[in-house]
Amino acid sequence: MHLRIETASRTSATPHHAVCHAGARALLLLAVFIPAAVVVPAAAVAQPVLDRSPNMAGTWVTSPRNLFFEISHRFQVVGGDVDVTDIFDGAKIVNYPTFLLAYGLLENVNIGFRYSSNSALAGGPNEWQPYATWGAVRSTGGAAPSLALTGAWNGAAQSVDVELSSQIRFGRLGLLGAVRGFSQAFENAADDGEAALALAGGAVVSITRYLALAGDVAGRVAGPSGDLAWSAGLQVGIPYTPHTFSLLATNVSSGTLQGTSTGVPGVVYWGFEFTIPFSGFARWGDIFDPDEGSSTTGAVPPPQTPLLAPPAAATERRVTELRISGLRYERTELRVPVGTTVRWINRDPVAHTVTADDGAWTSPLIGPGDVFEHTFSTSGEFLYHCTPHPFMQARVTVVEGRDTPAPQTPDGR
Ligand SMILES: [Cu+2]
Repeated sequence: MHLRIETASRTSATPHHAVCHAGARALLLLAVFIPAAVVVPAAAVAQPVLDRSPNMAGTWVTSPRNLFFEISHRFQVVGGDVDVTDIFDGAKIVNYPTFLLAYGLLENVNIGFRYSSNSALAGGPNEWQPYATWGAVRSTGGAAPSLALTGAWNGAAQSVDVELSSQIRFGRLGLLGAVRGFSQAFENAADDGEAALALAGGAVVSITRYLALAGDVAGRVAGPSGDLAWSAGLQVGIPYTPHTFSLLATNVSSGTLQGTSTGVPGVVYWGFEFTIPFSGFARWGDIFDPDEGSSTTGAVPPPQTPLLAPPAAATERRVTELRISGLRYERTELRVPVGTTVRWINRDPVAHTVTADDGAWTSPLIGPGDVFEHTFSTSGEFLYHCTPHPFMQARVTVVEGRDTPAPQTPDGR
């Protein structure tokens, strides 16, 4: 872990500051509006950390009934003229913990709160920010960017805060943009809180499935002025777990909408973030979710159903089998005729789900060796993912007609 103090006199802080102000506001505008204006294929379901930058939440929302936890620790070495080496010699490290707890209340709707301790902005020690996020437009893998709307209350600022965020992916490059409004912005101590508007833009470059570089910049464009906020991070997906991790540097100690919109002058915090999805309460048995384990919706077979038993209309049934192994769906692109039943067989030592991105249907947790079936009775494109491992994504394209060509009828298509 790199730790160092940044004071106003440090040379390393000065150039960044200057560069930020010169071009960043223009970049910010671009980053906000490009995602909203451009339509490209291959946008994917966002994943914590790997698909976003340290100070931007993106448009991702956790699945219904999932609990999602993020913790970020940001450190600052304080003292007089101290450097990182002084941590062994009397300099003090101050930690600025922040965390987020979110719950999937409805499909595409999360409620939760963010907490930031030792907030440099609040004046007081803590910021609490209860919020709700609506994933208004989810990425569909071939259409428009995703959009999310967040409404929040910042208890320290006594402010109603809103954010409209968008996100899009061009292959390895992901772009994030956000517009934020605050009814009472934290200000630089002098004046009373006034309304403010802020913009934020970020980018993520995927290096491998498990590694990405990300950064963002944010600043107020109306209302009380403040320093630009920035962050940079090495984003890491921990293989074979649903967890992600980030090593980050930023000039923001708070994780709230307001906190991430204003930089703390002359300070660089170094830290890390860790994300913990509680992937479906089914994992926890009857303690949290008595309904789980019995069929909760007509469309989803209960886990113990002998799915491989031949159905009554076996002769008419068309089944395509897909394995799940190595934390991948065997085929990420599958094309089948209408009426096909797709059967997923879990060959991994860990449980997965097959969950429609649009929330129309989902499997329960499919344990090792278990299977799940879903019949596609209408044509269209169906994106799905694994709830515990959101980077597991695939698509089924369902087309009219059968692939064993039937004799053409006059009105056949
Ligand atoms: Cu999985």
